[in-house]
Amino acid sequence: MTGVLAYIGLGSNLDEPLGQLHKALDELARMPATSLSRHSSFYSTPPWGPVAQADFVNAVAEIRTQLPARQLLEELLAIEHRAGRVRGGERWGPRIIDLDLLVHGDARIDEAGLCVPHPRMLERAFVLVPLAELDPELDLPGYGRIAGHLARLDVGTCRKISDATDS
Ligand code: PH2
Ligand code: MG
Ligand code: MG
Repeated sequence: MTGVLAYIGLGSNLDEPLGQLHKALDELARMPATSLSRHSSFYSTPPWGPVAQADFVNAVAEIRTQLPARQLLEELLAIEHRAGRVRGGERWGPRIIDLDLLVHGDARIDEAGLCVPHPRMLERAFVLVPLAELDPELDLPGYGRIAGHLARLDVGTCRKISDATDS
């Protein structure tokens, strides 16, 4: 399949997070004009941000897609919605499933509701650790090598709970 490589961040800390991530991966594999290449290990991660809440399970999926970034984002929102996520909850608060478009080929996009590469991922070990597991040499368009960003983070907070698999 032609198209671009894209990376999707997955996170959940409600309603059996591990099961939520597996379900979301199944849905990613079924998206139109897209194939799921592989995913990282699953990590248990302490909640980031000001809200006291349960630990998250986080992972990153690598897909190959012909969908433009905006359309891919719409597909991700639809998967979140089908999983029962209701928008408008507390910012940084608990969620049943969160699917973030991290990287879309070499695109750099800064539009309403769509920033790629995802600007906040550079400060978050729970995103960069699984992403670097998939591609330690990754060049984040506009931000440089992932390794330099990872070196500034406390990666010890991410505890691996399952191994990566090829899909
Ligand atoms: N998502 C948030 C807020 N805090 N913390 C962790 N560890 N993992 C997340 O996915 C996460 C978070 C809101 O998007
Ligand atoms: Mg998020
Ligand atoms: Mg999100």
